[in-house]
Amino acid sequence: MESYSYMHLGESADPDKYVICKYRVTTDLDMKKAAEAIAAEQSTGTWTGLSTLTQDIFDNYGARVIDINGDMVTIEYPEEDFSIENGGVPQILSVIAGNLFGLDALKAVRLEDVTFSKGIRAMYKGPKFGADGLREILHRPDKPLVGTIVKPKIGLDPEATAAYVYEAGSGGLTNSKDDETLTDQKFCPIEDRTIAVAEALDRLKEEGHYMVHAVNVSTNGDKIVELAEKVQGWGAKQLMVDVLTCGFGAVQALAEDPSIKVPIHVHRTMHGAMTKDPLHGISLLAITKMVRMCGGDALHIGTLGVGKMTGNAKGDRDNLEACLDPSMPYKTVMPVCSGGVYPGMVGKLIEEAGKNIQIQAGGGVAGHPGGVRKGAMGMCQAVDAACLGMAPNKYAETHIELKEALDEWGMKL
Ligand code: CAP
Ligand code: MG
Repeated sequence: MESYSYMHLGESADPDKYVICKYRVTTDLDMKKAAEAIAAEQSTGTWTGLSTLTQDIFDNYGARVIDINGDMVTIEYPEEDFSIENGGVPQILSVIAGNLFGLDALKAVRLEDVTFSKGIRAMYKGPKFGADGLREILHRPDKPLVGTIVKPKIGLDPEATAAYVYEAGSGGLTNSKDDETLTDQKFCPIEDRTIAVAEALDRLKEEGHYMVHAVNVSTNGDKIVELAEKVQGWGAKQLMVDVLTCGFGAVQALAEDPSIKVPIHVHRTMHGAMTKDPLHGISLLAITKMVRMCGGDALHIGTLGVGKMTGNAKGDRDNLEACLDPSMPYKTVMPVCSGGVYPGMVGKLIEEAGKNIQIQAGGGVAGHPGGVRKGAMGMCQAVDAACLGMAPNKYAETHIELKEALDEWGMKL
């Protein structure tokens, strides 16, 4: 039986026609053999030669190993391997991030980056609103957006949730959101919550303050658009979806449905299961690129190493750049920095990430000794200090809420 080689080392890839993936591979095998095993398994091969594989099939659809640099293997997949009309991200993932993770010959493998071909990029519409659209809605052209996650994450009833949002907005926050575990539980039905929060937001608007709250519509695939339409009808100004528990298709369905006319905040709960191991899994960079293609308007990117969640400045900065990369044919995504954020770290965060971000604090607002409104004021004052280029403790001399926050949690330099 004819044997085919997937090795094309040094041959220059044509990024317009191929999907190019970088994998970090850990194996006892010779790296070329390992790379070839991935290219074969993910395209036209398997563990043995095939009587049914022809030269034509191999030439047209075989993946190509084009580079091996230490443990980093670059493989390109012909655009024809992907279903242009009906595949979506589920099929893309089964090619570039499918069986390879389970190959016994590999100790570990991590998809570090992906670049999509022109044809695939053209299939996706990207965000409807994006970072600029959100800024327009919020009448906030240049300063970072400042938000909160209603805490406790579960347990508050609709009225208490709306009261929290009103207090947060009165303290100056531009954004708030449901937490990822809150959807439609008995203690806080989504309809009552959405209506109560919408009233709070309207009240804030009447008082001259623009704010949005992302209502978590995460649910089964056959229900999500219908639920989102209802939530929008009940007055929601933004939706939230958990991309990894609901699937990329859920983000895309919401973003591309013409009846959905509000921005989509994308949470990434569960990502640690695939991103935390530096040698195995899928990088957030790859996930971020696909969320942008699918139409997420805002996406959690990490806190560049300052907050409570595992992450590092380099990886989070890569996510930030992927959200804002001007070479993509889509609107930019608002990068959301969240997870263990409090006023004393805001300066460092803005120094690392710049001002085109949404900074979010749950505990860092609701944990303020003076309550939610003062917690919100402390966060906003920390952002103002950073934007003015002032040290937070200096600014705090004339801003008591920031001072109380710094006394409570200290500074992160
Ligand atoms: C933040 C948060 C977010 C995390 C998720 C939480 O709350 O709401 O879910 O930011 O991590 O429940 O932890 P706190 P990531 O402000 O109280 O920490 O953004 O890295 O995906
Ligand atoms: Mg949360």
